[in-house]
Amino acid sequence: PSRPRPKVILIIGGPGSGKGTQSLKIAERYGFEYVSVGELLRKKMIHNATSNRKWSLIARIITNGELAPQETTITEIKQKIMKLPDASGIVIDGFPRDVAQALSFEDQICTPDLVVFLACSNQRLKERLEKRAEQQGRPDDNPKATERRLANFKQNAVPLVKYFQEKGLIVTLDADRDEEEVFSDIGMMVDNKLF
Ligand code: UP5
Ligand code: MG
Repeated sequence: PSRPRPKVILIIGGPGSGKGTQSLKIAERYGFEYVSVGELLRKKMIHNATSNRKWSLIARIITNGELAPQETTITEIKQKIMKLPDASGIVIDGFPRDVAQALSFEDQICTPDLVVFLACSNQRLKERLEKRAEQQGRPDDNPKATERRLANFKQNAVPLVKYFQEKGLIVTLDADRDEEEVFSDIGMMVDNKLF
């Protein structure tokens, strides 16, 4: 008999809302694979920006805090997922960013089993990103790109959340709280909806 397809969880939320942090915790607890879409794009851009025109353009887009072209993003996700044929579940961090991407994902890949929205105040988002910028130095953790990331998120979040709400797929969590409190809620949701 063919294997059931992996359960797919999408984690969305503003820049600094804790998508990466919580996604890794979910992956660890449930033995799921972890896919960070931002990380996929950043790796590919660093690798190809000097030799490839398309990727040098995308590198500029991402470094400015804007969104990479949708088709490129979906292609990267598809390629990554194809390398995980034995996964029982896949946690996708930071995708989709808008309704068009959500539609395209469903069309080309699958309907997710659960979408988790990490709702975080603007104040908290900024604090966390500033702190991380001092520690890490991601190419888009500069003040100008951070503003653009926050603005893009604000512009797209409401319709995106509404879209998944209408399908009954989304849970919204208060992500201003500390890591463990947020994860405790996520664990309950995942146990409830996926098992
Ligand atoms: N932290 C986390 N949780 C905390 C908590 N509860 N309390 C206190 N501190 C907490 O967390 C951020 C920081 O806060 C960390 O220092 C953490 O320890 C602390 P993190 O888990 O990293 O938050 P995250 O939401 O993952 O923040 P990130 O900056 O990664 O979000 P972005 O949405 O900006 O980044 P992403 O990598 O998803 O995307 C980057 C770029 O890629 C986009 O801007 C875009 O250019 C491109 N992109 C696309 O074009 N299309 C896509 O589909 C995806 C990405
Ligand atoms: Mg992240």
